[in-house]
Amino acid sequence: MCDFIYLFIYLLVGWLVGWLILEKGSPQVERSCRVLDFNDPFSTEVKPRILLMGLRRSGKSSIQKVVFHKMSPNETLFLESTNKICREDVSNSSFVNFQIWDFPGQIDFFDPTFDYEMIFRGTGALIFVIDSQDDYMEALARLHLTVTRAYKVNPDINFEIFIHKVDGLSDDHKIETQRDIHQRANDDLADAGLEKIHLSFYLTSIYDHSIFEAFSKVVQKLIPQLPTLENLLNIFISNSGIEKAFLFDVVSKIYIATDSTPVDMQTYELCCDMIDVVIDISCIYGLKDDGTGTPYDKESMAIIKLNNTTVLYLKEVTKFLALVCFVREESFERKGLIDYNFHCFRKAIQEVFEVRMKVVRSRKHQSHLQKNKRPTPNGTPRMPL
Ligand SMILES: Nc1nc2c(ncn2[C@@H]2O[C@H](COP(=O)(O)OP(=O)(O)OP(=O)(O)O)[C@@H](O)[C@H]2O)c(=O)[nH]1
Ligand SMILES: [Mg+2]
Repeated sequence: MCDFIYLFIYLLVGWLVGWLILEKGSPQVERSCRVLDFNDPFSTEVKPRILLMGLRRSGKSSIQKVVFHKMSPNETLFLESTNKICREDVSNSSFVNFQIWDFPGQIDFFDPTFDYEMIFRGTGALIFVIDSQDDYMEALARLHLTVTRAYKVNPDINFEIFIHKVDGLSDDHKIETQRDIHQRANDDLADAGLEKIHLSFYLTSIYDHSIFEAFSKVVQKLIPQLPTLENLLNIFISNSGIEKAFLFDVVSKIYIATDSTPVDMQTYELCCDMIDVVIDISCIYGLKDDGTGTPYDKESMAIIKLNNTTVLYLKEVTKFLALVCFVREESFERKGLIDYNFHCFRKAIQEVFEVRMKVVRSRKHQSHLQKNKRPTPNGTPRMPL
């Protein structure tokens, strides 16, 4: 009997810890997955839109779930095929602010009843996912059709091609597949006289950090303040003796900016792991007994000394952003200087935020005025003009 009670308590504690990590593992963000309604006023809002397109089972929904919902890659095996466009708002910081539209693979979006012009008009990036473990000829034909139609409606779209599921390929095979897809996709565009369309290629998998890195690059292109952020990071690291610094969105582990030294995958992976450790530990041991409190706040910081004379240093920048730096041990001795420079860096970031917020507010105000000026269906104005 006693054994049963222990077993029950053990299972209950296990379940509670698991629930804490999954449910509270990240700061609260305004995210919701909604099925698209074209009459929804938000569908035409100014937030840049990222479309996830590609053939069925190519991995679109898995990417979205792993990057933005902390779903474990193995769980994606049980995802059902998407049958309606699913829209999600990602609004966790003033910089990372967009919508992701996950398309069903089998959709015929060139169906005359389907308003693809409206969709492409407000799109910032179109991610086309190609399953590299499958025969990709059909995917390439579909890619060509999608890109050419989208370009005609909106030449400013960034076309991002994810050569996905590369975890199943050997290193040589990966490079060969990328070369082949790159060549064929660009040849098709050249044949159609559209060589001016630029396609960016990424090798991705949900089973490692490559998907986060690729998404980071896609999102960065949509942040108009990127050069300013890069500049601030450059000034910060050069005056503090820091090797490398990333500005991370803590929830998604997308890095929204880094200094201009090259990024290597291992460094990026270490930073992601560090964020996971900080958030997980603080979720398990940092919240109050009744589960209230936040796992990430102004006090959040962490220092990890590595065995290669490097120090990893994490500090909170805003509610949703963290700075993660790589510092040599000897430079870290001047931690006071680093902290002072960090203080200046954080202040500068806040100023950039404020300018952005002012722009967003005035845009909202303008679009509100325009909406009110538009006549109602019977021709009468909505507001006295
Ligand atoms: N090996 C591997 N499998 C993956 C990867 N990403 C997704 N998958 C698997 O691919 C299958 C299809 O994934 P989905 O995300 O449902 O594909 P989808 O593109 O949304 O499919 P539709 O909704 O039907 O258009 C699932 O079994 C995933 O586990 C990856 O990076 N590597
Ligand atoms: Mg899907």
